[in-house]
Amino acid sequence: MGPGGLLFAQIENDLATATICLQGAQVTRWQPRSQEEPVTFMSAKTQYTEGKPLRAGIPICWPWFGPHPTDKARPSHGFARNVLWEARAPARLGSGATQLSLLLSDSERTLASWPHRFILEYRVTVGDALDLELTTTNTGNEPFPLSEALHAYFQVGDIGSVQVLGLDGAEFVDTAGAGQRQHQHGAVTFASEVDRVYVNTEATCTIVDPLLKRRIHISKRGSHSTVVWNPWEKKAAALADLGAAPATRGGWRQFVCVESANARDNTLALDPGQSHRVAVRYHAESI
Ligand code: TA6
Repeated sequence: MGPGGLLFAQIENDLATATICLQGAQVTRWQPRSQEEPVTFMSAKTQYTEGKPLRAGIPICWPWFGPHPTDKARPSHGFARNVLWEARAPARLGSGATQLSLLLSDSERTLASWPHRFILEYRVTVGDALDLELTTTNTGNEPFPLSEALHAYFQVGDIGSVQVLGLDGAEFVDTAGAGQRQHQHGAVTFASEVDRVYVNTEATCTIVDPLLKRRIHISKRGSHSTVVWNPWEKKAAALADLGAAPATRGGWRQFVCVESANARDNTLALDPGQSHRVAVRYHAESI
């Protein structure tokens, strides 16, 4: 039992340490032994509240990304990040990594906000790399639409000095603006709010962080969109669990979200009996 009465799994092995909140199956912290700082970010103002995701690590957006397409009263980014998942016993792999599987399936509560039967399996492998596999299976009798994201918050030295590589030439929807479509030229850099859904890209992205002297590589399969987000000062101030303070550890200048998603043009349709898997690997390299 942890803060706010939430349940957490702590993983420690020779390669890394990690914390996973069973509410939302949210990896809230991952630090390979090779790194002096966690690779994931946690807001200094994170709120530990039942039914609310933590502003930390990797919340899972599922079965819709962003606002619900027709009903704004339903939770932003779906419900998977707000409910308790079932954890299986962890397994130690030959590599020295630890694997934890978590499960979520339809219940009265999920059927009330989304009328579809499903099984969602999440395999978290904690080692020098962090491997995440999210598999959705449609166990009902009708197809359903699916949009999703592993909404990863990465800790950086200062948002103004980082670059995100790997999206050169990709088309994006500018959600921070009026939703116009543009193409990326070169690296993504940050001097004001950035909120972009890059579509039709499976490319590996790299966060280059000269202050923390590392590169974080994000490679993926089964994800055709990449979302890049930093709220900048005004939007951060409007989020009670983030705030406007720029310079403190755990403030808005210390993270960038690079999210492995299927959203917008890449929304999926799953037939009865069909499964879909998103698999990502995060790896930090010192420079
Ligand atoms: O992925 C970017 C985004 O969709 C932004 O628009 C921003 O609102 C963010 O996610 C955080 O959403 P949340 O509901 O967790 O506050």
